[in-house]
Amino acid sequence: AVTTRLSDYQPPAYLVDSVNLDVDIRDGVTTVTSELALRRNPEAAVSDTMSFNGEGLVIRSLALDGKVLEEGEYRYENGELRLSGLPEQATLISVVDIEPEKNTALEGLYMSNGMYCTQCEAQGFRHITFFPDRPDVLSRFCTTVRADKKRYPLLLSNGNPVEQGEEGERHWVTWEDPFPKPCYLFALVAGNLACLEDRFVTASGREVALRLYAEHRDLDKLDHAMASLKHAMRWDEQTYGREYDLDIYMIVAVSHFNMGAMENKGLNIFNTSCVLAHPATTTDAGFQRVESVVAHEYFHNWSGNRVTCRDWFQLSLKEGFTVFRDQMFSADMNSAAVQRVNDVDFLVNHQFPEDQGPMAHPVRPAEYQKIDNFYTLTIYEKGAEIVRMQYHLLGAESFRKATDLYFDRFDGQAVTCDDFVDCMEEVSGMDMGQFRRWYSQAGTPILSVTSEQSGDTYSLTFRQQTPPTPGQSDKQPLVIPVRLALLDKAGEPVALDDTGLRETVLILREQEQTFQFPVGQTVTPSLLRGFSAPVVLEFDYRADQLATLLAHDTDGYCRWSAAQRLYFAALDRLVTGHGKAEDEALKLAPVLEQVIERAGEDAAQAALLLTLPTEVALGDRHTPLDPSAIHSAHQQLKRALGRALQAQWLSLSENLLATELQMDGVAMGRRQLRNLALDYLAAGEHKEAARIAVELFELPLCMTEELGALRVLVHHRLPGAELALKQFAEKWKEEALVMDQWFSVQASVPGETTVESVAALLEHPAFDWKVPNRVRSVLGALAGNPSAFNTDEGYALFTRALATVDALNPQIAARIGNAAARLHKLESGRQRAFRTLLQGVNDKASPNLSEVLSRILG
Ligand code: B3K
Ligand code: ZN
Repeated sequence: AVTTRLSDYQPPAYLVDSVNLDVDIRDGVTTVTSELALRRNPEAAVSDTMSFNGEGLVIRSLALDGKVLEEGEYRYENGELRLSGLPEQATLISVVDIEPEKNTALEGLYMSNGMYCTQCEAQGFRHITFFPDRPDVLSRFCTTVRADKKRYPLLLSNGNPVEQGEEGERHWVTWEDPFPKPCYLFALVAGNLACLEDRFVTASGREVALRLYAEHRDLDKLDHAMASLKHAMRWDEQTYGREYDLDIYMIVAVSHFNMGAMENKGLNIFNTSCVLAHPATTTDAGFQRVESVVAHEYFHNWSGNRVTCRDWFQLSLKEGFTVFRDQMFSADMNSAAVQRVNDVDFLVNHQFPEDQGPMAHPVRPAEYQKIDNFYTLTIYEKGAEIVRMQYHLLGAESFRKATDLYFDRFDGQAVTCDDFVDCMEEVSGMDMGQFRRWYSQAGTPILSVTSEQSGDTYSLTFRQQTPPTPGQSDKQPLVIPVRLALLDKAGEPVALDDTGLRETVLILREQEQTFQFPVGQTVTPSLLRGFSAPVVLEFDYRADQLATLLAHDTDGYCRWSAAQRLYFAALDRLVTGHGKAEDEALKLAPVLEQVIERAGEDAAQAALLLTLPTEVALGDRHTPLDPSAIHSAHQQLKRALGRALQAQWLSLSENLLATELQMDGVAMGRRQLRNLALDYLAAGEHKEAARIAVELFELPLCMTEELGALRVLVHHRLPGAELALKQFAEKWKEEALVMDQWFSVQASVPGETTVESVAALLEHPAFDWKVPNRVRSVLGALAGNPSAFNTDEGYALFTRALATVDALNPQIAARIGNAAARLHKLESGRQRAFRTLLQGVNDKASPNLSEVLSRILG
């Protein structure tokens, strides 16, 4: 395996000022002709040698400045074409053949449901033609696409269409993109698609055509994406002063896609799951995801495209920043408090484990083998938290000045994370030196806090420490902003100084720091409000303090975190055999009753507060990990809570029923809470649960209700579950995204026997190893279902499936392979069995999968 290192970065010897591409699509073989205008890079050491990336290209001809190159005048091996003796400027013309029909890795040019499309980030363009496939080479693209007229009436690429023509049965369209871009932003589509068209007038009065494309049968599922796009365009003008810059903005929905979506200049390509939405087929969570991904890709037009990354180590420069932008957008469109808790929940339950396990890496990694493996939660979500801290350190106004400076100064350039922080530093006058460690230091910092009351002084002592991560044993103290308040017995914030300040932000810089407050009474600290830094906060809260926070704190995160602490404490006692589920439920009941009583204020927030931590999260607190013990503790507490509060669950299940469909945040929150209540009711084995679920399943107003009911029936093995599964599959067999949910519901049933159903699902006629969404719906769900996954049968099935996927699509295999990352935590019997199987897969794995498995196997 080849390791690429940040410290080895060298600018390219030659730049490519313009690219003329001609893509001639024919059944079986596509011929790509490219004309590159090369110019020696004034910023690089003088050299007359240049290498171009190219993977699996069959050379028809190569010509330099009009002269055909004979074999021997160039070298093409190991994915590299090397040319020597180049003049100051030159034109390279290459003609190559590729086979998109055989491309199951879904990078470069490939086919999805009869259409041709591309995915070039990070390194897909080299599968299309010879090119310096690196983000710091920015070129003007002019692209001609040719194909059969009848079967591919639509021919798209980046920018604006400038010419078109016909040749018998075939036709062609030429597209010009006026903005220089790295080749990872190149895109092309040839297909027969339906279009939803609208328009947007920018702040400065320019009209932009908005075109969303999907298969004809999905035309009725594009309205939500269109509305989201227009909201995002307006928001970016108002919040960041950023306008759209081309005359056309296109989004194409494709069924075969490795990730969520791709921000190609002017021509986004989306996984159908992130753009199609209709209340009958899409859950509320699905609607919210579409809104945020459409916005995310749109925001990349500035944070990523106009200003791009110098090299892939800087990936978080565009991803962390853009995730922060999409999170703030969603907060503005919906309930900000709920949005923040959802984002923190995701970070804490998914990115933290990554940062604490064998895959831990800095937000700006120092090295990688396969860059595709570094599109991680650390780059995206932790990266977003690092930008968020800068936003709060500077304040909204200065932050905006800093981003204005960033966009203006670096427009049209490929830059680094340091360039971004430099702008923050310059505008604010703050010294961000120590802060930059967040980019280079991996691992989740642990912040232990102790308190002391002495006379009229309350003091808090903070100790920070980051545990070692692979390859990085010594950790330095970080800058940690801690927003806090101190609550009195009634839950009111007390004055923290003689000015009457009731909330403050402490900026920690040292390993240990103590702060004193002139507070004479007993208080409950409300710490890390808004989740002001991505750290694990340890504080030995008493149960009554947690109850105070949960009942009175005005900060959504602190309330949620208090609930989580209460649940974890109860669950931990059950796992270690120190408690009884009924007693724990009785202790929790009064606090939860209060939450339920206040549910009318914000049903979505109540649902979040009433949701138990997952089995995975509980397991991470116990070493060695015994997934069956975790599972049993979890089931016990859920059942006991189901019983202790059954009157409440019953009334929520029945009284939150709506009579007509609404898709606003309030209605969505009510549905979320009702589905949860029904789930608890069933967990408590209430006799009405099955009836309510079946009624809801048979007459749903929308997919959230239908799927929620199905999930309760299936997960609690209620009478009617089998029939419901059958009816659901019959009803939705033509809707791939709905069928993904059908697969996923079954693969996520907690308990060992689920492995058998998963084995059957993999044999189901509708299962398709070549569709990432379908593979994820089964294997992803199994991976998040520890009691089924961590069995001999589970390991055997998982590793066999991993090898099958790897042979078709290494990127997806590597992603799924991450599910093995808890290997080293397992109790020894399971660990031994799983290790042997993983080793077997690793021996034959692709470089992508092997990088992941080798790190996990250690
Ligand atoms: N930038 C794309 C990433 C696609 C990379 C695939 N290996 C998605 C996004 O973050 O917007
Ligand atoms: Zn992105």
